[in-house]
Amino acid sequence: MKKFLDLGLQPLANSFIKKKDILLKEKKFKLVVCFNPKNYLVSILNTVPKEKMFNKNYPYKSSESNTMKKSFADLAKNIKKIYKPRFVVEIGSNDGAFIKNFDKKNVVGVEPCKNLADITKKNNYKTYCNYWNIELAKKITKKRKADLVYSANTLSHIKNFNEIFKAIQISLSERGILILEDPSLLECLKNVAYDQFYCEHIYVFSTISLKKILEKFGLEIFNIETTKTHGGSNRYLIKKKSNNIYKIHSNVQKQITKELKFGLDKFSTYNKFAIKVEQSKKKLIEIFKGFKKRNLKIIGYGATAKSCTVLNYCGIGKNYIEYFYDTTSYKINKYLPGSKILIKKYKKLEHNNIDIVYLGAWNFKDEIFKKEKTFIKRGGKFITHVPYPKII
Ligand code: JHZ
Repeated sequence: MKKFLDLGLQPLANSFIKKKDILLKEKKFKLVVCFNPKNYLVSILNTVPKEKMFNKNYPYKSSESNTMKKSFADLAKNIKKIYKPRFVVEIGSNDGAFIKNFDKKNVVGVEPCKNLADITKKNNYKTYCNYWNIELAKKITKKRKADLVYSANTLSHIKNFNEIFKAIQISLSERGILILEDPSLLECLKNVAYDQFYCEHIYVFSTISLKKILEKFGLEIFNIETTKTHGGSNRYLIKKKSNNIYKIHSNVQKQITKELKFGLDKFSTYNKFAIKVEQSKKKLIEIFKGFKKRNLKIIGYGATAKSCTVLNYCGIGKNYIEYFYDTTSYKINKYLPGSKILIKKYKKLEHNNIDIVYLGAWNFKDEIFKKEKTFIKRGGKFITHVPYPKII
């Protein structure tokens, strides 16, 4: 493991603070990112016990964004058409944004965060409030094996993937496929999106690293789709090696070639990235300072887990950003971890009382710009740090 990026001391990215706890000392951990030259895996060095992050109060809901709801609905439609799965298991089913596109009789969700599992249970979707493991996989697929195991933005959160992939192997039917969707390391590096690194993102995968991991479990990638979600993700379609129904698509080699051309197998690439991150920090602070000098009112939009990394790494706090808007009820009237900026209930932006908006949810720029047309028309501006700090 070779270290290449030090993002400083960080609080837990989704541990939003209640007003009564604002003076309490927050737990912090060292956010250092490493590269493993043997399997090309990029991971954070110090991990936090999963129970501290994924418990009965998990704030993030996939259904908060129309982009995500549409992405899940489109994918479900395509899968049904092409693979006709008779039984579907989702690992990390969150608030049901994906499983709700399937017949209740033929889908099971697994979600360790109780507040989220309760939502899908209430909607009559069979949900196990558990961390995914071999025992659970055996229980769920005892009577019928899964033709599809799906997991989006979850695998990157699980430290021990030996257990995970063994459990998936056990669950899949002979024709069964596994679809994994996670932020793409290539896009993360290209966009200098260093905020993809925080406590929950133990790994940011590349195809070349995932391929090596899967080999150990008799699994292989047979197709890859690139999606725009979460700032650029890869959707990996995976099968058992013994399954000869699906041929390996040329997209797989194409993606590997792109990654090798960019140098994702070389440590020097990561060192160059770290230099760009430092430059990005300097430039972002400069932009905020410039607006502050002019006494302009800046707020944040989307109190994301990603924002936690940026604000704490750059030392941007209440001195620059008055408050954040967010649509997630759990986050409202709480404070962002570390920076302790207040989160207010979202209201349509108005240019007469807000000058500049920092895009915490830069990955939903298109959705947000559509919503805030009037603000933009009247001269309202946004700050983003992706792919480099600028005013838009
Ligand atoms: P968003 C979370 O990261 C955590 P975050 C997690 N670890 C992960 O991997 C990804 O999700 C998938 C709000 N919003 O999706 C809603 C508005 O207020 O970028 C959310 O709080 N108005 C599981 O937190 C936040 O922004 C809007 O119009 O970095 C978006 O969070 C829209 C579109 C969103 O994930």
